[in-house]
Amino acid sequence: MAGVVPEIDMQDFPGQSRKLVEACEEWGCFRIVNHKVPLTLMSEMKSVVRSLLDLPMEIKRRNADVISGSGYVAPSKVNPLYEALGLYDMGSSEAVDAFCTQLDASPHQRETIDTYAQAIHDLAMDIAQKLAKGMGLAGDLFKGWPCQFRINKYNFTQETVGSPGVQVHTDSGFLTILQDDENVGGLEVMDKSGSFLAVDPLPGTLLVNLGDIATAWSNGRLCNVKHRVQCKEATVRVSIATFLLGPKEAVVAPPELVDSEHPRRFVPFTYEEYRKLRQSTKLHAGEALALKTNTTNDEVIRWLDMKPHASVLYIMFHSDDSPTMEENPHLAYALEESTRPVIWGFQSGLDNPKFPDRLGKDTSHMN
Ligand SMILES: O=C(O)CCC(=O)C(=O)O
Repeated sequence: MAGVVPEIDMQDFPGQSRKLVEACEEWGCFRIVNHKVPLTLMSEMKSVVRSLLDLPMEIKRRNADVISGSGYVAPSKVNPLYEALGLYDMGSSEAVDAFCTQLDASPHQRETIDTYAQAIHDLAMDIAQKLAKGMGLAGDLFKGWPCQFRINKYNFTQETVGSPGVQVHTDSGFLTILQDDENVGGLEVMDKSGSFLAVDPLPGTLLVNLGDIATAWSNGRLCNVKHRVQCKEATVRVSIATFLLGPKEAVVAPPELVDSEHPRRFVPFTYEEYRKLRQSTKLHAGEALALKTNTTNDEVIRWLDMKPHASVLYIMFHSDDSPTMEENPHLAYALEESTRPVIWGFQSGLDNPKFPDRLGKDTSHMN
């Protein structure tokens, strides 16, 4: 059955090149069919993952962070039904080895993880290269970009049907390959109109999501898809995500994607710095990109000149009278209700601006 998101046939290139670029611009999400990852490897990996996630808590806790949030994630107040094990830099055999040792993996489990890590890592690089080529870019653009690997378990029960498994978010990196649960649905992606659409399982295929780094790297051309997981039925759901994160040095859009009609939209920043920004601001659905945009004084003045007289709200707080965490949502709600354009000034030097969670869509940031 055809799904709601575009389907890309990996054996039909360059035939599918345009469709791939359009899927990334319009949706930031697509299913791939006819990929080269063997179905037996996918199903073997799924059973390895299930047994690792069933390990006692004290063993799972050995899976320590390498970069913040890359290791074991226990059920939390925000996502009480969700837990995950993770591995940073799956392209490195030493990192894969350390992950397996932490979890007392058997020789067979190690071999499966190793083979899967290699196959999915190669696939992530291949998809990224095909996308870049489709956008008219040449060269080995993603070489050395680290990959993170995360295996997710959702402890769904009858009582939790209808509750969120994972809250709305975008992925922070460039692209994610997701082996979603082949039997249990629940994943939903947001389309351009802001509606969530269910992405039903399609066994044997893989799902690809683009993240925030794809938007920054492409100078705003590629869409970072918002998605979430909802509990639909009372059964455990398992998925395997591989994130191609970003360059080790600063993310800078290739010159081919910048011209007078498409001026540089983002200031250079590293993936690591951006990951920390998302964590410190708790902006997990792409809004943190607004804090990295490259709007100049002149652009703000030009934008202001285009607005009708007295139509723009201007807000500026002193550092010692910023809204509290409780006041913030009320302020954001009132601003949204006003439907007026807003300029919000922050005192320079504050590294964690009090930016209401509700705002962020269609937002630009000026240094
Ligand atoms: O479990 C899923 O299908 C989605 C997982 C996800 O959104 C993530 O790992 O970022």
